[in-house]
Amino acid sequence: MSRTALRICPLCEATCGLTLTIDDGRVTGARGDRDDVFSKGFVCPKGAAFGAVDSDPDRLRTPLVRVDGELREATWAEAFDAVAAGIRPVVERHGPHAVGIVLGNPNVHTMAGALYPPVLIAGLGTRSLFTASTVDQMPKHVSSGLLFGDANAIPVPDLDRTDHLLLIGANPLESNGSLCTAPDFPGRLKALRARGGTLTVIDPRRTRTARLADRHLAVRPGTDALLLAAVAHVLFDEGLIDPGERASHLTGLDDLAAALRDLTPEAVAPACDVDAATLRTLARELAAAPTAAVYGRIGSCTVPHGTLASWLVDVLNILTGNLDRPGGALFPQAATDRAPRPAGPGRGFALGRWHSRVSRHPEAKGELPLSALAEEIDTPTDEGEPIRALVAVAANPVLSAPDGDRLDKALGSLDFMVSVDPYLNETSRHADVVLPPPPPAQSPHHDFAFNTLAVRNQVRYTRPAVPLEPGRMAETEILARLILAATGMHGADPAAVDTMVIDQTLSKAVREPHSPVHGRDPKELAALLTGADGPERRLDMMLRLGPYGDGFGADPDGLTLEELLAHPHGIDLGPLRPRLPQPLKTRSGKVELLPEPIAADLPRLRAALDERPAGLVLVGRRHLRSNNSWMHNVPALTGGSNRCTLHLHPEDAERLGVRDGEPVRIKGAGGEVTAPAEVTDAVRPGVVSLPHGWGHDRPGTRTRHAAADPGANVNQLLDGSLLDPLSGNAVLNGVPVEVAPLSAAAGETFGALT
Ligand SMILES: Nc1nc2c(c(=O)[nH]1)N[C@H]1C(S)=C(S)[C@@H](COP(=O)(O)OP(=O)(O)OC[C@H]3O[C@@H](n4cnc5c(=O)[nH]c(N)nc54)[C@H](O)[C@@H]3O)O[C@H]1N2
Ligand SMILES: Nc1nc2c(c(=O)[nH]1)N[C@H]1C(S)=C(S)[C@@H](COP(=O)(O)OP(=O)(O)OC[C@H]3O[C@@H](n4cnc5c(=O)[nH]c(N)nc54)[C@H](O)[C@@H]3O)O[C@H]1N2
Ligand code: SF4
Ligand SMILES: [Mo]
Repeated sequence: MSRTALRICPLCEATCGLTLTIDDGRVTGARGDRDDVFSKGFVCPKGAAFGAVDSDPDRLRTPLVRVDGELREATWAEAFDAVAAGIRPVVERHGPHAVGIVLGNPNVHTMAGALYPPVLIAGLGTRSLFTASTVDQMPKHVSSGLLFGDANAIPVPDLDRTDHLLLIGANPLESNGSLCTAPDFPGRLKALRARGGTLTVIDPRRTRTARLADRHLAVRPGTDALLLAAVAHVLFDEGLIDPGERASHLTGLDDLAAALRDLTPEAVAPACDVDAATLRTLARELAAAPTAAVYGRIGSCTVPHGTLASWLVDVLNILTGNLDRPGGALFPQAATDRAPRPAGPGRGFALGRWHSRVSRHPEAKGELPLSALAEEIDTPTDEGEPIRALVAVAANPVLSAPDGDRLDKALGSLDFMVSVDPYLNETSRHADVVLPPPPPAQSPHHDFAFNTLAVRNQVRYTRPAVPLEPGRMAETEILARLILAATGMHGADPAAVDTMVIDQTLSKAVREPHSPVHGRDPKELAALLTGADGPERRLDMMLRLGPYGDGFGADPDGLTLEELLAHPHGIDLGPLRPRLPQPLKTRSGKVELLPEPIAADLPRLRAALDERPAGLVLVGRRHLRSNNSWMHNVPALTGGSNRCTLHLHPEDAERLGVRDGEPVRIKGAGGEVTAPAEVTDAVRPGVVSLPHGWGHDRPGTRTRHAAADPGANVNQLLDGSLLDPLSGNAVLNGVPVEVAPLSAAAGETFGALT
């Protein structure tokens, strides 16, 4: 029998509402839900392939447990027994930090990933936490932490109302947007142009997004911080500073002007390969636009000055009066945010409260750099214990982090590893226990993370579109049981985890004077929660305590889970609204324009004025029909232009004697890989581009389609030593490499190039 069901798409940050067609419990079709309050029917090729992603025959159906060196199918009970037996002795003998936790990208795309990892981290008490954030957006968290006192207070460009968008190191026509949740990002950019707005794109490649723009600046990779500093300099120099109503919320304006005094357009132009006159024009246009938003993403984060670039993005929004105003960049307010506390000074944001054991990297936001995971496992030191057991949830760092070969070996040396992953892939193949979550159609969905980054306030929840197949366990329950097994409570009722969180949260809320439930009895409140299971009860609690919530009766018209369930296409909560000074949690209670760690990093930026490697540098790229490392196993999403080829400019190809389609060797500090050359003027001269997430040729994996066209692991070119020091974020873009035709004789290859 055929029926339809609604499901928010978890495959990228755009969070489109889908209408799934379901035949006999299988998803046979997916289209955009026209009634979705946010996405209004938009769907991309990945969402349209939801059924194929969901029913991939290589998805694991049962847990795997290693017996005599081999992974074998096991029952859930056996699997959790093995987890408890693997982790507890490590904790007891070597302490909690000897257990590492790695959280990968899909955790921000599942309810389980939002609700349970924080409990696991706190329960274990480990400081060995590594996530995809440090190969992604950690610089933005750090700059927000320093500017606003809250690492999660990330201003989002008001795409639908802005007159002027300056987009740096982002390619939303392929990625569908990031740290800016906007279903149909391409349509929104076209609408900006259609209403007479201006789009400028800064990217070393002429991307599909750049082709849509009024102006494209092919910056030299890694130099955005210099470029943005010069734009800020011009604003000061030409008296174009106009913070508007926000002026009273700022501190450090004069210090900022002084700090940027020498970073003139003329000084940075040779490093950036953008001429000084253009930089002045950028600044003047930004200041003159009725409203404008500066927005930077991966290309501005995963570089040596990622935190400075991220900071300058917001500095430009602030200086031009565009922070926190419609048409500028605003702080969203999600339905599951905590009820806003009264404005005023906060605790501020601290970096480096502890350090990694081997290279002494400072923690940022409680995390250590993913680039340092391998050495934290494989390098003994006098101080502290190496990581001996690892919990990996939705993570494939062997492909997504620098120097996969080293990490691959390190994972193989662990005493114990558990992966929560639907696939046996390059990383999970090292696990002693693999716990497979059900496919997305069998899971509920709510975007805890992306609603805090969305261009419109809205809230949506979809229950599982099809019931759990026999033998499956919900990922929420998998993680709850994993927490119990890892923290010495193996075998307890997994519902106890939710009960404990609810109890703690409500007990805290009733003590907070600004809370709508101040002074009430937490037990009475807990009894009021609705929901079919623990995760739903937790969602209900967060909604009711949140900024739009019913406050457990305090505002009878407010939001509850019941109310949300009555609106299957979601509830629109309106456009982004100015919120300052409420989101600020700095010690001064103001936006701190020149925080001390930023000031201390500026000399390193100045030194970059004179650094210009002679040879080629590497950047990444994304493809619309791909997603990081785990979607190459779906035939409907591979092939065509979605291939792991090295883009290089015709001038470079000619100089190197490389012909289109011919295999080339690419060498970096971490190793060497081979890929076919694709000669194209879409990359600027001096820059080559290879996508990430490929390299599916390791033994012992079970992703048959991906293995047939494995591609090369770009991250093998990195050795993990290049980081943005403030955030610990890996440098993935602007990395020096050498390229030579594979046909060239060994020995004579790379030497001739530099
Ligand atoms: N060179 C280079 N490297 C990069 C990047 C780049 O631009 N260039 N981008 C970086 C970025 S931005 C990111 S976010 C990282 C991503 O890197 P990772 O965080 O490692 O994420 P993925 O590669 O997407 O792998 C996700 C894993 O989760 C599994 N998975 C899929 N769905 C689910 C689910 O519902 N539940 C669970 N438990 N598991 C699931 C997949 O099978 C896969 O093993 O890569 C980074 N690496
Ligand atoms: N189809 C698809 N969608 C995805 C993903 C995917 O893998 N595939 N991954 C998801 C994830 S995890 C994330 S984090 C987002 C990322 O979303 P985006 O940030 O939009 O990611 P990209 O498409 O990689 O765009 C980054 C751009 O930065 C450019 N760039 C590289 N170096 C520099 C530099 O030094 N300066 C400047 N100005 N530009 C530079 C690159 O050429 C590239 O075009 O996408 C998400 N959406
Ligand atoms: S844009 Fe993203 S959320 Fe929307 S359908 Fe495509 S993959 Fe899914
Ligand atoms: Mo990412």
